[in-house]
Amino acid sequence: MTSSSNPTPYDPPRVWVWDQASGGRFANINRPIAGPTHDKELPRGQHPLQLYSLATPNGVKVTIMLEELLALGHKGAEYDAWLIRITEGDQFSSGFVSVNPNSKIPALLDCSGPTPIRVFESGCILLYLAEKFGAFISEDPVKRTECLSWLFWQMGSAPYLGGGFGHFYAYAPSKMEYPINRFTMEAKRLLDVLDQQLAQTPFLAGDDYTIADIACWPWFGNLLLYNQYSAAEFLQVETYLNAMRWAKDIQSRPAVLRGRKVNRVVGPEEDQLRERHDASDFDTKTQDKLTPKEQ
Ligand SMILES: N[C@@H](CCC(=O)N[C@@H](CS)C(=O)NCC(=O)O)C(=O)O
Repeated sequence: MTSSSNPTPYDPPRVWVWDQASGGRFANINRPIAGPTHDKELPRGQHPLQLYSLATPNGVKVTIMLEELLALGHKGAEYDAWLIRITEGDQFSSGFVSVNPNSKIPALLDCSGPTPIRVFESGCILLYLAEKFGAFISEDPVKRTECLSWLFWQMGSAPYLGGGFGHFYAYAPSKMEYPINRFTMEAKRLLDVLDQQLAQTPFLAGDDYTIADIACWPWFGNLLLYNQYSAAEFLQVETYLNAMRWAKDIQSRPAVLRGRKVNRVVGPEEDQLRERHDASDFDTKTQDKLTPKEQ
């Protein structure tokens, strides 16, 4: 390890005090306290499901799931998708915090019954929708458990991939060897776990496409196919042949193409459906392609 691994040595005080920005791309929204910063109600549309989100990998999991459910003919999965601009602090409104006290997208409100049900954490939202509609998870206990194992694997892994690797490789104010090495090791190990599993089965939990794939694809698909964090070469993503085959197969699903456009605010205008209130909202957007571009 070279001296560049620790360019600004830090001697932590006895008690940490919040007196400076943490630095990096999301410094302006980071804070050490929970709860709302301002009073504002969330908008509410006509459909049973109200989604408050943004097309990050965690957000896209849910819009893909909803579009897949609609493609299967589940009319109860009709939804309004409202845009939450996390860089502008929308996740700290009183309305959003009442649906997700953790102030992170995605958050879902199921208004189909007498009392709205709030659901937060993307993995929980996927499981909630899978159980509600009886889709994308098997009822067989063995297959169901394998699916849940991979779903929870994704939820546990994403912070290493995004908060660890992505943060230090792409967003931190300076490149530091120690954390980049630490999290690159883990990102590549996770890619290898995925690749070795997909050498044995077409989808993560076996022969069927499930919420495990829907959870994993936006994270690993972005890394493998769209040069997420501009890291494709650094991570040598093309060496993960089975994972690449899986990523490409899922990428071509029409519901995936639609889901990726919802609440999207980057890339070409025709790929951005900033809010979604009706299936026809996609008509003005190109249906058959999505420009390969990182989120
Ligand atoms: N474990 C959560 C993570 C959600 C999450 O990290 N959301 C990010 C965007 S991908 C967010 O809302 N960040 C805003 C913030 O940290 O203030 C989930 O899977 O739902």
